[in-house]
Amino acid sequence: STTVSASASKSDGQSKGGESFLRDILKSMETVYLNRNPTAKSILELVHSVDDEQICYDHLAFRTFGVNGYGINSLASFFLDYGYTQKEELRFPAKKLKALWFSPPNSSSQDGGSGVNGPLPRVFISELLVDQLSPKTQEIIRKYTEKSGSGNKYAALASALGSLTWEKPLYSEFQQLAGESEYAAWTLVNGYALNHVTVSTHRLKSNLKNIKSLNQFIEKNGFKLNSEGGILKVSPDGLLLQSSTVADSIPFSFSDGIDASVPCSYIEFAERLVLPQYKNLPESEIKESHRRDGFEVGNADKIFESTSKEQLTRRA
Ligand code: OOG
Ligand code: NI
Repeated sequence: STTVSASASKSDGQSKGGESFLRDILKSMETVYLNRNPTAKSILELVHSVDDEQICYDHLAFRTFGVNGYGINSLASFFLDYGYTQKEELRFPAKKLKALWFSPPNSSSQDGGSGVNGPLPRVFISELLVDQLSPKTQEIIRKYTEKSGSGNKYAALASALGSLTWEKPLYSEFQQLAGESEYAAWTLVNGYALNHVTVSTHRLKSNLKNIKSLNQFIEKNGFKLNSEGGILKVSPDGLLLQSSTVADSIPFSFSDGIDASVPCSYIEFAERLVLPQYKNLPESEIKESHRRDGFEVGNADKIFESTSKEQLTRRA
């Protein structure tokens, strides 16, 4: 019956009729991100000026507070409803974070477009393990999440609108969080906003498909890359190569009338190499599924630093 086939195809990761709405939401999240982050916007334009075909996104990333229903699931539920599949968990004990990533549904569109109109990106969502922080910091995070009412139910909507679901904090509260966890401070003022988009370099057509060439090109054009552990982050198997810019800063009006500049978002680049078992396939036959999938704790740990004060204040 139709009921059976509909539910069977949903479990196969088909987004079906919901795909255009999913893409509309992704488009709004991207618009908020590009309007707030001039570096990300300029770099996408710069890459496009050299490589005028598709720019594909490898993944989109978000941060959350793991407390009161505001953690990973508050945002993941939207992606799961629209055909995404939960994959592996990653742990970052020193940063008191955990993350999950989600693979996209099989798209029914042509995949010929750029960005959110191209192949659907993976999604990476992390959460702060709030229970492990000091009582003072926990109190601030619990206060804002509790005050937000049911904001956690509208995480995707908030991200697409560029709204915080809680009230603006005091500057002193931001400072308290920043002293203990820069991730916490970032999330307090950015909420569910897109933390970064990641350009899939191996799907570019020019020499920028090589991430090392892309990194050089970006630095030559005056942009600063995150240098934590070296510019290029390489997974132990050598197959997942990542780099990222240092986040832009934006003015933020705290509730006590203080205006201060706070870190916003950055842009990342990822090159996924072909898995050893497919290394003899002719290049024209290589699909995304023949390449290294997933994420890597050692790479991610350093990429998180793209919004850190140390990277933001470092001289180029
Ligand atoms: C996420 C950092 C990790 C990746 O691709 O491994 C990451 C963040 O800064 O929130 O993006
Ligand atoms: Ni990333």
